[in-house]
Amino acid sequence: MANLFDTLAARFPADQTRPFAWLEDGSLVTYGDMMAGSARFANALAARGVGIGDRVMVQTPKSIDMLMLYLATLRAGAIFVPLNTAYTSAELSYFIEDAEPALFVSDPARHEELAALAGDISVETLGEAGEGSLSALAAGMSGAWVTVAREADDLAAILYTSGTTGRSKGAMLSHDNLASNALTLVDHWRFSADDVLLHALPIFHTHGLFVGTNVTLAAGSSMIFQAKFDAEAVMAALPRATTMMGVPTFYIRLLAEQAFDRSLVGHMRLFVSGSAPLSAEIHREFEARTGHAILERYGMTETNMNTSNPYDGDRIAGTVGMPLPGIDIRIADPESGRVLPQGEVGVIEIAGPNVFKGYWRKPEKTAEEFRDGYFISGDLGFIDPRGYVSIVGRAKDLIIAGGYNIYPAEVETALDELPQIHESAVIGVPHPDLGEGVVAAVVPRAPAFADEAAVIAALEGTLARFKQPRRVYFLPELPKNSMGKVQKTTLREMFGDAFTA
Ligand code: MLC
Ligand code: AMP
Repeated sequence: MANLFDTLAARFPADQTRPFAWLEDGSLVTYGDMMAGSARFANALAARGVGIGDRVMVQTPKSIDMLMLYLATLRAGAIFVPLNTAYTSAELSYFIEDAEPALFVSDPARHEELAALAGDISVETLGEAGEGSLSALAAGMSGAWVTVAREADDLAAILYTSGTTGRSKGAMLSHDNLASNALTLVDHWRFSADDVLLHALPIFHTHGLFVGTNVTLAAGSSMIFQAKFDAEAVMAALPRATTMMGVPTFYIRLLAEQAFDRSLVGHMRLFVSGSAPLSAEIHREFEARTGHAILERYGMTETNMNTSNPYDGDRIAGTVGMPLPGIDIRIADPESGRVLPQGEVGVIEIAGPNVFKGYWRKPEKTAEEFRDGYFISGDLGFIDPRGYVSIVGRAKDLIIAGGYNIYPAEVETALDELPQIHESAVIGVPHPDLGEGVVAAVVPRAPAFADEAAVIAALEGTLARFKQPRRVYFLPELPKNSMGKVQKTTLREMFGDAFTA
């Protein structure tokens, strides 16, 4: 049963006419349709020469066929490598070189660009509405496929995650990493076959792909599958849903809608938030408006979900709850690694069946991020006497905007390469919609140069749009300490109200 798909399939409803996904055009995908659809894509992968352990790299718009391709990749014993649709050619070249996929599946709109980057690697297409060469191939294939056996530690997926230094690293997730977390969450969050998840998250990240999808499948339940978050579409679907998962920006945007109130959530039993901090203020405002206390949980690409507020007990605003069953969390001194007594602030370290197998082809990086079998998260936090974990900051220089991670070092490198710029420093500051927004402070080469729009435009094609600074400030020099290190705290004081003033 080690193939994740088999673990999930053992929990599918016996009645194959049961719903799996409601699509935005009103059509229904049943469990039987999903079994046949994923089998067709598995046959198409085989026809394109994809074998066990091969990487299938996918950068396509969110669609039900992309979900079928994910399941097909599992069923074929290959490794699913999804990518953010915002990545530019410059970013993609690195991923292709690093993962060496057997197949790249792209948006038909970007086929030419991808074919030029991919060299000898086969490229197939899959579009938003199911168009494209891969779906055409799959449509002619058999709807039967015997899922390939895999061992618990074999890889099911590689998800790229940026790093504080250097390029992105591929987090290797095994069949057991994903299966154990999905089963734990079904239990912890009381998912049953009657649940209907409102799914508006992207499916190239842990949250929408593994938490949303695997939990739905492991419960034999169904989802309302929306292409992206749109407050109006979400409000229209809520009366048919029982659960929803979102990043804090989803809840901030819903609260900004006057029409969002108790009358829409009568059928709901659970709202989950994660991927970025949910402010205590939003938590309270949401409860006052809807009567629902959002359940906040804490996860990472490398570990899936680590902690969760309780289903029945107190869901405490500003905390991420307790370690999930089978997962061990400790707090250590970030410098010495000494395990700290309960209540002290330190770096959160995680051990358990959820913790990934390391970074793809980067054994040294992997070794650096583990201490006595615990993964060093880079998040700073403490555990209170009741066992609730609170995250108070980050030891890693990371910005999280709307649930997307942005590493300042990567943005600084791109800025420093521009001919107009001598040096730069990038910080995250409070943003009312996205949680944090990216701000750059730059020292221009020519003192009179202060063209913000030109700087942002010059990053086009190099950095995905969501990583680009939304504000650029020009300074004669950067504040530095006696060691020559940029004082980001000073910059935060200077520009902290860039989006809130
Ligand atoms: C889009 N844009 C963003 C952005 N998303 N900018 C910064 N941060 C983001 N997150 C930019 C676009 O480039 C565009 O720029 C403009 O905002 C509007 O684009 P859009 O596509 O209309 O945006 P929108 O639909 O409003 O998207 C915002 C969002 C989306 C918050 C709904 O980003 C989203 O769905 N985020 C979820 C991310 C997620 O799933 N994270 C989970 C990671 S897993 P312009 O200038 O061109 O207009 C993880 C582990 C765990 O962290 O614990 O779960
Ligand atoms: P990613 O690498 O995209 O998986 O992002 C993981 C990071 O998101 C974690 O290391 C945390 O910094 C952050 N994160 C996830 N969930 C929460 C949460 N509930 N509260 C605060 N930060 C979170």
